[in-house]
Order: sequence, then C-alpha cells, then structure tokens
Amino acid sequence: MSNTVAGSRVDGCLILTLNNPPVNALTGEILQQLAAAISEAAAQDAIQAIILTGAGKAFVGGADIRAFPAIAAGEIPPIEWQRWMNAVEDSPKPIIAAINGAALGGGLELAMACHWRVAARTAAIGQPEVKLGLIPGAGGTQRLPRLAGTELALKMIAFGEPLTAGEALTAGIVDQVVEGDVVEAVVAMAAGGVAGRRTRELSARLLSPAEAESLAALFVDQCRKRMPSQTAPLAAIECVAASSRLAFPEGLAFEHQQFEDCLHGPQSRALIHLFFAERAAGKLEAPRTTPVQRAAVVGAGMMGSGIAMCFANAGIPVLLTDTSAAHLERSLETIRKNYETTARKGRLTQADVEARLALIQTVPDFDGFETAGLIVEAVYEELSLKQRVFLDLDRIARPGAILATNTSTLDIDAIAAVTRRPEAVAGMHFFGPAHVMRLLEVVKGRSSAPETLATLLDTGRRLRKVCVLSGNCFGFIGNRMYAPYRAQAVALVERGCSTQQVDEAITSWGFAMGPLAVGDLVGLDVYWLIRQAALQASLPHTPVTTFEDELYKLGRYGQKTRSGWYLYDDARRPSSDPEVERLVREYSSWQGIEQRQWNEREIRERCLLALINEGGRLLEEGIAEKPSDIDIVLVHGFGFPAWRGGPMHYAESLGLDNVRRRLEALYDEEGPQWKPAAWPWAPTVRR
Ligand code: 3H9
Repeated sequence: MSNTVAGSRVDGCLILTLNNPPVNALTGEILQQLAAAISEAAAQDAIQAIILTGAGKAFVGGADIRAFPAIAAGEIPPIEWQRWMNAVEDSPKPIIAAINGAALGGGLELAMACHWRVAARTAAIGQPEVKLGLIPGAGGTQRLPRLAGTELALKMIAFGEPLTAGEALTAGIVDQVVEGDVVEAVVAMAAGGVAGRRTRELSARLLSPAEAESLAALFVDQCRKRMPSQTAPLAAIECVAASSRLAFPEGLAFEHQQFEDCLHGPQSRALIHLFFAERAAGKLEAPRTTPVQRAAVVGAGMMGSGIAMCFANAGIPVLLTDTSAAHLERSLETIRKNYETTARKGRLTQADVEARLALIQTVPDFDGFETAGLIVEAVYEELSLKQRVFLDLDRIARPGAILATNTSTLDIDAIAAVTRRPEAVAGMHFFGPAHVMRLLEVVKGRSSAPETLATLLDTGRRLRKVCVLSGNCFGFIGNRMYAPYRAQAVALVERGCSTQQVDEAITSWGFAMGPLAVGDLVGLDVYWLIRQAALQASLPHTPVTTFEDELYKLGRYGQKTRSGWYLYDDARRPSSDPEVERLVREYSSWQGIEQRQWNEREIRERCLLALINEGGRLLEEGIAEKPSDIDIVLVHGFGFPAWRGGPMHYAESLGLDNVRRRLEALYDEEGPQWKPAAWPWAPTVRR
C-alpha cells in the first residue's frame, strides 16, 4: 500500500484512506493504486467490506485540476477515469464511501461508484465541473441521474451548485448522514452486513427519453440565461438526457466525447486559469497577521452599510458611525431589508437575520472605536474630508489598530501621511454593492507594513472576498484599467458609431454590460468627477474633453436622471435616444473629428486593446504583481466574461506578439495613447 492510498484493518473492514493534500484530488496514479488495493482485498476472505475515505478535511475535492492543461496539450497521457470508476464498482466486496468532507466532481463520481455512501453532516456534495468549463468525465452524468433522478441530476450538473449532506440524503445520493466520526459509523454499518449494489444497474429514477428531452430543453433555456455563451452546461445537459436514451456503456462513451471536447476548448482553459488565479492572488510570504476580532466602519452610506454587512456576515462584530443620525437610521433599515430579502429567498433563516443584525451596532461620534482592531473609512470621495477623518481615527484608535480607506481613486500615501501610524494604513477597496460583489482590492501605500497588508488580505478572505493586492496609483488596478477602455468606447461614438453599436459589440462578446450603459448605471456625474481627478493627477492619456462631458453638462447623469447615453423608463429599461445621436454628431463636427463606419470587430478590438495595454502598463509599473491578478479584478469587478479568462489571459491566447503588432500599428496611426506597454510577463497559455 502507498502513502497516497493508505490501508488499515478494523474488524472485518479494510479502510482505504486517500491522502493527497490539500483536498485529496484524484490522479491516475491514485486511482490505479486504489484499484490494486481493491483487487487484493477481493482475494482475502477476512475482509468483508472496504471503506473508502479521505484524509484531512476533504473526502475528494475532484480530479487533480492541475493536470488538465497538460493533458489537454498532450504533454501527459489522458487518465482513463471511467475505467477506474468501473473497477471500483465491479469490486466483489462491498465498498462503502465514508464521505468525511467535500465530495466534489471526481470525488462524487468515485463515491457513486462505491456501493453505499455515508456522509458527515458537514460534507458538501456536488458536480461543480461546469464552473471549470468541464463536465463530469468519470461517469457522473450517467450515475447521478440513476441515483438522484434525471431532474436533480440536470440541476446539479448543469449549474454546478453543491448540495448539503442533508439534501443529498433526501435526494437519495447518500444512504445515511452522521454527526460524529463517519468512519466509525461506517464500520458499525458494515458489521451489520452490507451487500454490493451497483449504481449503474439502477433505472427506476430515470425519466423516459421523451420526458428527459423536454426537461433538458427547459434547462438549456435556463443555462442560456444564467450562463450565456458557456458551452459546458449545454454539453452536460445533453449527457444527462442521454442517460435516459442510452445503455450505460454507450452513455459513458457519449460522456467521454463531450468531456474531451470541453477539455480541449478555450473555455475550460480560461476557467481553470481563473480557479488557480483566485487562489494565488493576495498571498504574501508569511508575515504575521493579527486576526480582527472587532471592526468599525465610518460612513453609513451605501458603501459603508454594505461593508458593515460583510463583517456581520463573517461573524465579526462591527460598529458603524456617521455624522448624521438620520443616515445611521436609514442605513440600519436598508441593512435589515437586504437581509430580509435574502431570507425570503430561503438563503437565510430569520434567526440568521437577527444574529447578523445583532453584530452591527450603530454609534454616534466614534463611540467604542477604541475597541476595534480594524477601522474602515467609507466617507465621501474627497481627499481633505478623508484626511480629517483619519486625523480623528488616529487619535481614537488603539495602538496597533489598522486604519483602512475605501477610496477608489485617492492617494493612500496622502491619507496615511496625516496619521502617526502610516505603517498601519492601507486601502481596502470594496466594490459596490459591497455585500454582494466578491472583489476586494487591498492597496499598498508607500509605508504600509507587510503585517498590515497580510492582516487585511486575511480579513478579506474571512469576508469571503477574492482579494487582490494592488499598488497605489490613481484608480488602483480595476478603475485605472477601465478608464482607457471606456475612453475608447466614447471616442468610437465621437468617430461615427452609435451608442448601441458600441455596447452591443461588447456585450455580444460576453461582457455583462456595455461600457456606455455602465456609465449610465454608475452615473455620468461620478465619471465626470473621476475624470477631473484623473486630469488633476496628470494621468497620461486622459482626454481633456469628451462628448460625455456634454451629457454631464446637460444634467444627463444616467439612470438616476432617467437620461444619459440612453433614455430610461420608470422601470429603468433603456432605449436609444435620437437626441444623443444628434448631439454627438454636432459635437464631432465642432471638434473636427473625422467620421466613418465601424464594424463590430474593430469596435471590440479597440476597447479590448486599450484594456489589455493598460494592464501591461500596470505590470510594468509594478502596480499589479501578476497578470492573473488583473484577470481576477476585471472578471469579478467589471463584468469581463469569466469564460474568456480575463484580459491578460485573453491577450496571451491571442499571442502577445500579435497584440503588440496591432498596438504598434495603432500607435503609428493614432498616436501616443496606443504606445505598447513593455509586457513584462512570460506567457503561460498553451495555444
Ligand atoms: C473533476 O473532478 C472532473 C471529474 O469529472 C473527473 C473526470 C475527468 N485539484 O479552494 P481552497 C487546491 S474537475 C487540485 O482554497 P477550501 C487549491 O488550488 C474538479 N487542487 O480550499 C488550493 O491550493 P493552494 C471538480 C485543488 O477549503 C487548495 O486546494 N472539483 C483542487 O476553501 C485549497 O483550495 C472542483 O471543481 C483540485 N480539484 O475549498 C472542486 N481543489 O493551497 C474545486 C482544490 O496551493 N475545489 N485544490 O492554493 C473547490 O471547490 C475547493 O477547493 C474545495 C475546498 C471546496 C474542495
């Protein structure tokens, strides 16, 4: 027996423990060892049953995802997943999966190949492969419908959301859920005698082929809405529907073909890249962190209220203050409403709502702020105001407490400079709505100590955020990149495109919203202020005047005034406005801007190249540590399609040399804003 599949004997049971930290991910080698151990056990009369479990917290977190890019590139041989799972199911001795923790992807497929399944109450059980642009490839699309029924299998495999152990029990996926030690419970179960049973031989819960097809069509519609342009969910649905139509071996062959197509496609490359990018982001070389026991927030506007909710959601007590008692009262009302809406959707119990509200205490005048280990400032975006707040906080906060600003554009150093603890000051840039958006930029000031940054990153992870470390510059990573991208969108309208043409070119490529519609959502008044600040900060390539200024001057601020780039009805549904067309042509003729026809490809290319090139500049300047950090920021904060992997991954997939050549051509044609960045990174994308 090996280290990765360790065997031990208790009573008449052979316990096989998979041990491949951190999540016991499956490799071909592990499966081979497992099959060998099972076949050895078959020859031993003293063994009545085999128990399969995982070492540590997970049962099996899936196939080892790290190997997929190399398998797809043909650098290492493919793994015969289905054959190994069949070998487990064929065991003449009954095998019981003792699901001690997460059984995901290949982990659930392995458990379903076992004859019985007993799960710990805390185990998560699911087929999340679509989130990686894949489908289950080890028989999951054929075994899950046989165990749980076609409809639930469609739901679990197409959307990738895991079930709790209790839900898996109700669904018939597991046979028993236990509170204590799951292996002990399984040994007791085996002592009572268990028979072998094969999931692949079940059929009672399968819908008829016709019923499965019509249900699949409904799921296709839902997937097109929830996960537009993604191919894996559609392939997954086809496979589950096929389980009703095809015998098990043919179903496996069909699944294998679909899995291969997904594995070799660009979407799985992009989504696997993001999976590892998220886990690699915001990791610092082991400086000491001080876990935050109590937090405080200054400013009870939308951002401050959302930030307070983030702390409460993570079980961290938080104080919230504002200069206005009315703001505080309104903030608490909004927070309660938000929680109650979540409870109505069944995602929180009423007890959870009350528990979270109890963690948020509104206070006047910084009362109690001396007890907080972390104070987040979220007041109006004005440097002098923030500096005044930091002067006060520095006086009130206890020694060692961290002071973080939620500024989205201002200079962290200028804020830290008014305190006597610049080493304990940094940016904590949440994206609105803060309790919903997963992205958090932790911004490093000139004097921010490594311990300060490590504590903020650690706290961010406790708040269940995807944390990225950014250097201090105007707009940090996300807003700084978004500015030239939006500037291109506006310039294209000035040069002859219609508003809709630009937005549609971008949304049809996969962005959640077009850049001009985003302007209307955020507010053209807000973008005007940001651009003025960018000009003041002498940010290169910021246009001095743009047509968007004209919309701002007309009071067309976007959705909030029911007019901006678009017109909005009371339900905030947009429609195009001929007046904008007229105004922009007038503006362009006055500015002497040449007009021409543009096609979709040209529009996209310009907007995306502006984004990518700014990413290159951020790397060149050391503001972003690595390209994958930029990808995360754009995907989680700015609606960049995840299945394209983020702008830097996309640039790599195009070939950096090709990107540079196009930028050089534009630089020659149109000037300095297209000057190619130095691209200081080695490509990682296999093409
Ligand atoms: C699949 O199974 C296909 C099948 O159909 C097979 C047939 C072809 N592989 O998330 P965490 C690493 S596809 C390799 O921070 P948590 C992760 O990178 C797979 N490594 O922990 C990180 O490493 P590091 C389907 C993996 O406790 C460390 O583990 N399965 C894998 O918050 C900790 O990860 C999935 O999609 C893996 N499969 O959450 C499940 N999983 O420390 C993906 C994790 O170096 N995994 N790592 O940064 C998860 O959802 C979560 O990791 C899990 C633990 C819930 C398991």
